[in-house]
Amino acid sequence: MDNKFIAAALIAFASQLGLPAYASGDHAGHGIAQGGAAEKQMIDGQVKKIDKATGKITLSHGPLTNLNMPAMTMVFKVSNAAWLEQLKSGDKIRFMADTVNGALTLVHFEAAK
Ligand SMILES: [Cu+2]
Repeated sequence: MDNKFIAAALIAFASQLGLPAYASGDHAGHGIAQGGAAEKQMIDGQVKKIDKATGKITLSHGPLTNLNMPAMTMVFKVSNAAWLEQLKSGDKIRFMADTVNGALTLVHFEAAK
């Protein structure tokens, strides 16, 4: 009698554990998909200066929501040094920036029209 009661209690306990875990897992998957879309948002910027010697670019940029940064003019590193050959002062671009090895880095850009 005691054993049957314990078994029933364990089954009830296990099923209660299972339902919230399943529901929160489903919710987490939703959040990842939304976060990924937000990170792909392109920011408006304009090239102010190219420094090929140090591999850096100065951009005036709109607000960077992923880095919690307001609009400003600042220096970025670049993921690919060849980009410095493709850009020149005055170019308008749309870009993505992220922190790479602790340094704010231009990780993607395209020409703005
Ligand atoms: Cu900035």
